[in-house]
Amino acid sequence: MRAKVLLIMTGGTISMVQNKQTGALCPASLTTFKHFVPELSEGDFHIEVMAFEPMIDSSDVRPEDWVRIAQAVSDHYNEYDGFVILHGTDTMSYSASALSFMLENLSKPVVFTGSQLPVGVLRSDAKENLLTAIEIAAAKKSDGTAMVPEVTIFFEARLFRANRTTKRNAEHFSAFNSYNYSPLAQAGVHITYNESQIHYPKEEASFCLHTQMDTHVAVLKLFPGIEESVVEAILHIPDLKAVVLETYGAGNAPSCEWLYQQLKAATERGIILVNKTQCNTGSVDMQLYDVSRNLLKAGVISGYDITTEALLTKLMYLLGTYPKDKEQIKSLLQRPLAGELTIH
Ligand code: ASN
Repeated sequence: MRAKVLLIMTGGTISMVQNKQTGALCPASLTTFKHFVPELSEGDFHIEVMAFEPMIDSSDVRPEDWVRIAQAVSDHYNEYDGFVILHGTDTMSYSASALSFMLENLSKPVVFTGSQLPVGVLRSDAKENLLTAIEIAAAKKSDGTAMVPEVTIFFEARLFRANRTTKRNAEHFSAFNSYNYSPLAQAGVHITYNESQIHYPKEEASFCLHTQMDTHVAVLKLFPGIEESVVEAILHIPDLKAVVLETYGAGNAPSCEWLYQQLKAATERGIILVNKTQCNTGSVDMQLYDVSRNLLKAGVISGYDITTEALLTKLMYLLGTYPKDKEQIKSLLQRPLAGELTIH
């Protein structure tokens, strides 16, 4: 029997055409897209298509859109072997990270992909990304279970765990990287799966959809010369619940007294502060240098080797799901929920 895959199109360059007047790329219609990809109706798989109306540039994506995608996967969960989400590259890592928390105990593949050039352009990377993503969404192990039952991003020959990715390049076809976790698969002549890196769910755990996302979060990026007034303004944003504190190196921050006092006062007001290094590779270790021990004393918790995209969306998910339980949120931040961090 042919595997069944649901293709959910949200937009992005992959589905865009050039506006003849302005020269700028803008979303096309589903009919135009299908015209460029006849393989959708004649391949080895049974593919059904569902499209956002209108399709959007991913810079316009909001948490409501994550809920629409997650709800669509959940509504059709039992009808399909796998799901492919076409999405713009600009915010794909945020959306796919969010979905990795919203879709708990997945036993089917949810593969995000897109392209750097529109599907109608001769040198486009669109078809290769799309058709390989469909093959991965349909792939089974010999026992009939899904080969990659995770939320992933497939882009230019590599399959990544979604919540480990960052968009790293606005020019090259290889737009994404996963700095702290090896690819789950490599596509060449054959698709080679790295099974030891793939997470397989426990049999008894059943699929569960979460749709409450709380956006009262902020990112505070440290830099040499940052003024106290900047830190103070961010930490006093009305209704703020959690902050991603982007620090240096292994999670270090200036040792000045005012910073310590501002951070300590914020945690005492109940704001959750999580330490995320500005480095792409490596992990936060607040025991390593004297300058970071102040952060520990101020009540800042470690984000380990998580990406900013995964940390922000994990915070939104936890604040939305456990609105009354700060201690539970803090404890869940300290462990992987969907393989998004490693504690050494
Ligand atoms: N601006 C586009 C988007 O994110 C970029 C792309 O898809 N390559 O929707």
